Amino acid sequence: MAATSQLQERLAEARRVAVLTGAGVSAESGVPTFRGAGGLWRKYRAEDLATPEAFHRNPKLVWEWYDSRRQLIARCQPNAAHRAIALLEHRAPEFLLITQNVDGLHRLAGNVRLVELHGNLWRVHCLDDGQVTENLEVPLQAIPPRCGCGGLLRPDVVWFGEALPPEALQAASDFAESCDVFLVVGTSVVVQPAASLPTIARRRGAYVVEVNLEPTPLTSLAHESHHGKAAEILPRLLGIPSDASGNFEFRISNFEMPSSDSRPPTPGTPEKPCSP
Ligand code: BJW
Repeated sequence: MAATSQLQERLAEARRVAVLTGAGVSAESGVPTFRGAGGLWRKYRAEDLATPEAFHRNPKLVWEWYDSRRQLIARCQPNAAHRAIALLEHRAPEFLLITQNVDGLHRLAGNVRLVELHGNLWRVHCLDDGQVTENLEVPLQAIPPRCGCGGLLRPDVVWFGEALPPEALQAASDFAESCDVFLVVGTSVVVQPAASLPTIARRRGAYVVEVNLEPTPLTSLAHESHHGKAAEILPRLLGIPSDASGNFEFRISNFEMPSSDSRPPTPGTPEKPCSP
C-alpha cells in the first residue's frame, strides 16, 4: 500500500465521485476472478464460453457453466470492500458506481446509483422476443432454459465482441469525463471499453486512485496505487472506523449524510464469505 493517501481530503472536497470495479472486489467473497492465479480464464477458454459464437454452437455447454457460477455466487455475500463502496455512495453528493461485475453483490451491499457495464448474471434475455427478465432459479431446472414464448434464453451479460448496453456506457463515460475523484478497485484494466474510463477521468482532471493486489496498466497513470486486498485496504483508505478486533464498523453515521438523501439504509456487518 502507498505510504500516504490524499484520498480522504480529495473526497471531502469532491462533488462527483466515480468508482470502477472488477472481479477483484468480489474475490474475498469467494467469487473467482477471470485473470491471474485461480482465474476462470486459466481453466476455461473465453472463446468456448463467453462469445455469441460459443453460445450459438453449444448453448447447453455455456448454460452449464453459467449455472455452476450462479450456484456458487448465490452462496456469496458482499465483503468489506463492497460495504465500503456502499457507504461511499451515501457520502458523496453525486456518485456513480461503474461495475464490470455481473454477480449482483454491489446491489446487495446497498449501492443504488450503479451501472452494470457487462450485464447481470441474474437476468436472462430471450433470443426470440428480446424480453429481459430476472431469473433467480438455482440450480436451473432446465438447461438451456426457455422463454414462455418458446425462445432460447441467454444470460443477460456482455460477451467478447458484443456491444455494451449503450445507456450504461454513456452514463459511465459522461461521469468519467466530469468527476472529481475516480476510484478503481479490483480490475486488471485490460478489457475495453471499461479500461479506458480511468484514463478519460485522469485527462479531464480527476484524482485517480487504484486498489489492486498487483500493478496494472493503470498504475503508472494513477495518482495513488495501493497494493493488497480490497476488503482490507479500501475501508482503511476511506477512514471507516474499526472496533478493537479490527472489524470495520459499516454504519451510515460514520459518514456525513447528504441532507436530501432518501435512499434505503446500508446493510450492517458483512456476513461470512462463501468458499470458492
Ligand atoms: C484483487 C483481489 C483482491 C484479485 N483485492 N484486487 C480495443 C483494443 C483491444 C481489444 C478491444 C478493444 N475494444 C474492444 C476490444 C475487444 C474486447 C477486449 O477488450 N479484449 C481485451 C481482453 C483485449 N472487448 C470486447 O469485446 C467488449 N465489447 C466491445 O468492445 O464491443 C465493441 C462493439 C461495439 C459495437 C458493436 C459490437 C461490438 C466486450 C467485453 C465483454 C467482457 N465480458 C466479460 C464476461 C462477462 C460475463 C461473465 O461474467 O461471464 O466480462 S470477460 C471478463 O473480463 C468479465 C469482466 O467483467 C471483464 C474484466 O475483468 P476484471 O473484472 O478486470 O477481472 P480480472 O480477472 O481481469 O482482474 C481482476 C483483478 O483483481 C486483477 O487485477 C487482480 O490482481 C485483482 N484482485 N483479488 C484487490 N482481493
